[in-house]
Amino acid sequence: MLDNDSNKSVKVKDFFKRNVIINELEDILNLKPDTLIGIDKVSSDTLGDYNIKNVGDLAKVSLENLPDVKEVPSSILIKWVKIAQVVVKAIKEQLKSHKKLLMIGLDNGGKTSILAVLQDRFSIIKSLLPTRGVKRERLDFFGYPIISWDLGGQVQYREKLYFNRPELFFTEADLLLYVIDTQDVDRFPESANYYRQVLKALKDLNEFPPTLVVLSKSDQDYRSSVEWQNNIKVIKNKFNQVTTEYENFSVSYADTTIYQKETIMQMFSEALKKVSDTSEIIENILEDFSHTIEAKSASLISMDGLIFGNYNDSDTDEALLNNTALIMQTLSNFHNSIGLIRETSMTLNFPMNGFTIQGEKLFNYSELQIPVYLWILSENPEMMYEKLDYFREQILPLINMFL
Ligand SMILES: Nc1nc2c(ncn2[C@@H]2O[C@H](COP(=O)(O)OP(=O)(O)OP(=O)(O)O)[C@@H](O)[C@H]2O)c(=O)[nH]1
Ligand SMILES: [Mg+2]
Repeated sequence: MLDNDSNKSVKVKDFFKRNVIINELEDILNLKPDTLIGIDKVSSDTLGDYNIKNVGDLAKVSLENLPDVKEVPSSILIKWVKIAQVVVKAIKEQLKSHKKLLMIGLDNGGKTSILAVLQDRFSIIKSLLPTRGVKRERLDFFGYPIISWDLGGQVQYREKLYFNRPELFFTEADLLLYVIDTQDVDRFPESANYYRQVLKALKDLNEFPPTLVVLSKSDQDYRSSVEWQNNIKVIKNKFNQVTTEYENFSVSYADTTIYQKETIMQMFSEALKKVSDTSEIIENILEDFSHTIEAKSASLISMDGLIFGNYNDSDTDEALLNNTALIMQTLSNFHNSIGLIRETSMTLNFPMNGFTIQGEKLFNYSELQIPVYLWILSENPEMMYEKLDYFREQILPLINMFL
């Protein structure tokens, strides 16, 4: 069996204050709102006056038609409602055991190679053969259960297999990664056509998975060429146009090269955020936290390179913080591999630039016990310490429910 997921419903309990006793999951819907972490008793009683008497009621509040609750700012109410919705969804869903990831694109595009890099199987890349038909694989995906469906892109499969029985391949996908080789200019039109066929098949099945176009083979030297920049423009034009032909789809892009694993980790982080129920709440909390502690930028990153979320004043700050953090973590992994104890706090000072980049370990997540660090870019990093415990308490359940 592929299913060995731990019971997500147990993790639901982390959303509640420690003194709250939960016996039956169904009871959760009837608990008062202030049993949830972050909701105080006074606000909870006020919500009661608006007929929001328990967690179930809170989850049903319409975000489009938000009631004007006295003394509770709407931005905060929205956050509470979203958390209640996540809790309720997790209970009701009784859990699909895994997420389905579709990897689609022309032959030779780099799909199988990307999956190999993700799993640190670098040495198999040079001997990869074209994928014959579909290769299904359970991935150890940052500790989350995911099954990849790698659809070999050779023309015989595209023409004779997938579109004859689309329901066998395209249904119930949680995420579509469409891979295009940015170096293979001659085949851009063919690739855009295939992309169109895939969207059409999905639409006919009434399936609309979040979609990310992966701009593969964006190797470091090639990326800095004018040719690459032109190619990207051409690709985005074409693919945006195809996407608008199909309602309910939206598309974003991420470039990767197998020669820099971090590009692949960042691409998957972007993709997973689209699938996650909690990523938006995580980013809201990061934003609040950054304002409170006057940080310019903050990111939440696992030791294996998954970026759960970030908040930043500018794109430059984001790139500076994320790239620095990923490299510091690589360094920490190296130190750990030679037997040093992993430090819970890492600091890089930039005295001439007047700021500090600092990482603090928050907790371990998943059965693999992977450390998660909060990284901030700040002029006054010490401001974070007073608020860190509260932040940790709010974030932990959301990370556990990320996928
Ligand atoms: N330069 C460069 N080459 C790459 C990159 N990724 C993959 N390749 C090469 O591209 C070729 C095809 O890679 P695959 O991963 O087998 O492509 P695929 O999309 O799985 O192809 P099919 O299985 O036929 O659909 C291999 O020779 C890889 O070494 C990359 O980022 N940069
Ligand atoms: Mg392949």
